[in-house]
Amino acid sequence: MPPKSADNKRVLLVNPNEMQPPVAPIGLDYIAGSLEQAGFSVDLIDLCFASSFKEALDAYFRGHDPIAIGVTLRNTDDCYYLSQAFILPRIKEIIDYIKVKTNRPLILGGVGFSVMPEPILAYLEVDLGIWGDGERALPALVKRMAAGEEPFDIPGLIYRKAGGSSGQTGGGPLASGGYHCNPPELAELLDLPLPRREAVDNPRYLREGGMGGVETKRGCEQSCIYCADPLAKGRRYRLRPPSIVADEIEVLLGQGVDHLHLCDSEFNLPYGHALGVCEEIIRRGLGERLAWYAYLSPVPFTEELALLMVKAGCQGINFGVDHAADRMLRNLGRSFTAADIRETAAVCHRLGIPFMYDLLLGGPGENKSSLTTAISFMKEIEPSRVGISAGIRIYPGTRLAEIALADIEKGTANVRGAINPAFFAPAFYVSHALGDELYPFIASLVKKDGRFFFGGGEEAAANYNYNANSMLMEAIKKGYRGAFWDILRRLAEEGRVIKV
Ligand code: B12
Repeated sequence: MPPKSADNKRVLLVNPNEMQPPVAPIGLDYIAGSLEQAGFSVDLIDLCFASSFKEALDAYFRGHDPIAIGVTLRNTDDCYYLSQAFILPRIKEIIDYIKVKTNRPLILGGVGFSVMPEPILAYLEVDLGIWGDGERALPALVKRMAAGEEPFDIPGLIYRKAGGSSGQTGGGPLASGGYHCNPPELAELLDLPLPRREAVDNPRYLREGGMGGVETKRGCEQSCIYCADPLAKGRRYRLRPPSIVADEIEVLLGQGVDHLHLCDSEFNLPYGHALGVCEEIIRRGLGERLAWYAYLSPVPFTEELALLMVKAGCQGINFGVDHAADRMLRNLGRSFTAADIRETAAVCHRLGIPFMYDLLLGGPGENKSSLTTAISFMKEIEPSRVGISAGIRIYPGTRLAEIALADIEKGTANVRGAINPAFFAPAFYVSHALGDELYPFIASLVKKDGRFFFGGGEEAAANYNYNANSMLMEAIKKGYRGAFWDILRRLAEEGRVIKV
């Protein structure tokens, strides 16, 4: 029997991220909106809430035959040294099962995917992916598929080159060998239409995950040696107009989603954009109805910005400082100093803003002296919380990957995990001077200071991994809302509120 033709106007999106507490796949919400605007009906299977992925897929494919299936890969692993949970094998099970249910083309995308797209396509045996933004490229690709036209010039498209195997796309140039990557079209200003935010069940993510998310820009111009963000989002800031960000917040508020985490890697870069977003939220009077959290760089951070953020509803700041020893900050490619970090603490203390510092310890050049500096500096400037990640995930394509390979050659590296092929599965850099002493030594410095989230400590409560974090899941069930670190903080010290 000839295969029946697919529903040319229907696209299925799948979220295979099963980590708990759940974090909304806002990337899928954005691309579902743009597919709808392009005239497609969009179905979403959110496996985060499914008891069995097979049952969910069976039920769907009994009644539908979409023209294509888009799968988002936000995470490839939990990037956490102590657990090193690699979720691509599980995602492969899901993808393999989708292939059992349909022979329509699969398309991969998402931030985790965009960090190392070709090895992921090869591992999952998929022919098509889109690097970076999906809003324009995915509808363009699916339109071509619906019209029976070749899609090979679409910006950002990655496709299997001619010559062979998986056959999912029905032959033609998409057949085997290596992959071809089209250069992406990175629009300078993200003036995309307002996302409707209706595909993902954002109210459920609020109930079960404590918050929703919204993005104010994409890309990063910093040079941190370990970071995958520029690889996955581009090396230039691309801004969303503050009016669109505020419109989107109003859409979420209309759904009852009043706790948000900004999905920018560092909200205050560029500085003027952060001011503009806060001003627009305040101008519309949304600050009183909203509680939000953000990642920030310690520089540029001023009392002017902090006041605006609080007026706009900010309830807490997570500064990705990485370290507090100037030598290590330089080694990690950071452009600020310990004095700048001290200034952020002074501003937050003056305004009563809960704030946390994220430390990334064990990198190139780390030793006992720099660890001692970092921990004692934190204790001295008294942030509300300090998150410690020790052992740094090495992503292919970063400066850290080059340093790790050179150190392996010299015999001076401690790389834990899978080095080959090219740091695909989790691999972590641990400074040669520390090796196995990294965790015990940090534990001896932190002692029983409850402000530190440190998985190597004696306290179970110190677990600083948001994957399979049962304490957080319990708290959210009981009604706690907000950033995970702030929920954990409030659990420890009930009753503190922000006063402006
Ligand atoms: C904000 C954030 C958080 C917040 C989330 C808050 C919230 N309410 O959303 C918090 C702090 C909770 C968090 C937690 C974690 N996070 Co986080 N997080 C981020 C961050 C900064 C933004 C994610 C985001 O929403 N981006 C905005 C959306 C719109 O972008 P997007 O998903 O990429 O989607 C776009 C494109 O990729 C594309 N696209 C997306 N899907 C698809 C699908 C198809 C088919 C196509 C064609 C295109 C496409 O189109 C979209 C629109 O253009 C990213 C880094 C980054 N800059 O993205 C890290 C990041 C995703 N997190 C990461 C990690 C590791 C985690 C944790 C596992 C950490 C931990 N151990 O606790 C947990 C996991 C939680 C969970 N349950 O999944 C890593 C993942 C790396 C990897 N390779 O796996 C990242 C990349 C940071 C890093 N280390 O580099 N995170």
